[in-house]
Amino acid sequence: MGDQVDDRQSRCHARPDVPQHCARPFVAADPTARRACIAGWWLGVQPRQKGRGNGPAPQAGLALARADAQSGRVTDATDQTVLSLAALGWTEALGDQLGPDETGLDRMRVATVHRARMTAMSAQGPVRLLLAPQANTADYAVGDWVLVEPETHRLIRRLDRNTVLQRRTEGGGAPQLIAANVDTLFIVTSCNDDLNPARLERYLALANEAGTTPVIVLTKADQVEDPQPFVDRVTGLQRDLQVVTLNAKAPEAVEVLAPWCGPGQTVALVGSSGVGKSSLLNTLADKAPDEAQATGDIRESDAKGRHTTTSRSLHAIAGGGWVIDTPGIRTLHVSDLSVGLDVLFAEIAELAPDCRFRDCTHAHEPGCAVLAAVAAGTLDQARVDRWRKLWEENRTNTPVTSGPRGNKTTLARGKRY
Ligand SMILES: Nc1nc2c(ncn2[C@@H]2O[C@H](COP(=O)(O)OP(=O)(O)OP(=O)(O)O)[C@@H](O)[C@H]2O)c(=O)[nH]1
Ligand SMILES: [Mg+2]
Ligand SMILES: [Zn+2]
Repeated sequence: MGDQVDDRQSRCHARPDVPQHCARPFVAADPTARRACIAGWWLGVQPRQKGRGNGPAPQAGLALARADAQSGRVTDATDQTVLSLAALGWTEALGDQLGPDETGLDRMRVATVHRARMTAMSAQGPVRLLLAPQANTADYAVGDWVLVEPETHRLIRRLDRNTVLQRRTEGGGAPQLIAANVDTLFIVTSCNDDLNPARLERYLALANEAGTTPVIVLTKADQVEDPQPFVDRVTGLQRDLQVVTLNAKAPEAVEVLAPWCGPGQTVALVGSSGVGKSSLLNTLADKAPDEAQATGDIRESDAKGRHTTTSRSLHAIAGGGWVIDTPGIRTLHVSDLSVGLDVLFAEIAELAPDCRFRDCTHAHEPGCAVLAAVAAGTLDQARVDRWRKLWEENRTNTPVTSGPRGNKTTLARGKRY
């Protein structure tokens, strides 16, 4: 034992059994930092060959033991923790959802969703899920927890979500799922002419409604002499709003965002095209050039991007935690909001109970506490105008169903999704 030298530190973390496999070292101290190696292997799982179809990923080369139902730890043949489920974001509340006959199933997080196929991140690395013929992939969001049959990778069922980000697109239909089980929403915008506070308010409403913590991330701070004027334009959009500035392409961005990242945490990047979401993801995930998310130039005339990213995907953050990249949204319409607007416009929501009429629109009604505050100079009229615009848009876009006594109600909202 004593004369055996552990040289794994200098070996590829994905194939520590193969000397000089590639240049990415083994990271024993921080299992969450593991990711596909330069050669494309993931903890013993062979990369898929280009052009050979997308069959289920081959079983891990190591004889992988099953997840221990109680601790959520996953071990490999040598009884080493490969990647704990807690590092993937697993929580006790999720464990409560498991039936007695489900403890033998693998727990994975949906990593990509396409029309006819889905991949998931397991404790042993990425796998392609086997879908039932009638499965509708639109019912799944990146970040979802799913139960999967260990040998076949057959998708058995999705667990209830802690949070879900969703939006209705033009033309109606069911809401489109953006991401699930997200702790923090990074609302990305740049220090340039494209910055639009009214647009950011829509993202804030989305984050509030989902129950995620919003953070405004101002990218391209390296392209302006002083980013402070841009910070000033967004700080007052919501009470206690956190705003950070960074260069999405510089390694220092990792430190700036560290308070919201870390083992078990999931963040998502949203915002217009060209603001630097994918650039930031590549920095957070410390992607090698051959595995990086594609990024694209913006037009010089109006600083708008060209919709480079076209699908949502989940990636491991180098220092622990998970980050979801999303395509740029052209127009974010608001709908299905209940608390989302009240959190965004808390100063208005707090005054509303003092209005004489319960359904006061704060436009012309006598005894309106909001109008009184505007007249007294303690509330900004522009905020009230923006609140009304979103409130009316939300009312128009949110389908109503009949309540038990035939009264109109908005869609029922439970704690679970
Ligand atoms: N100088 C500088 N350039 C940046 C920064 N962030 C992004 N860029 C550049 O801006 C362009 C757009 O970046 P992307 O990361 O592709 O933007 P995106 O938000 O992912 O865009 P979509 O995928 O189209 O939604 C690229 O040319 C990036 O190199 C930054 O902080 N500083
Ligand atoms: Mg992108
Ligand atoms: Zn009122």
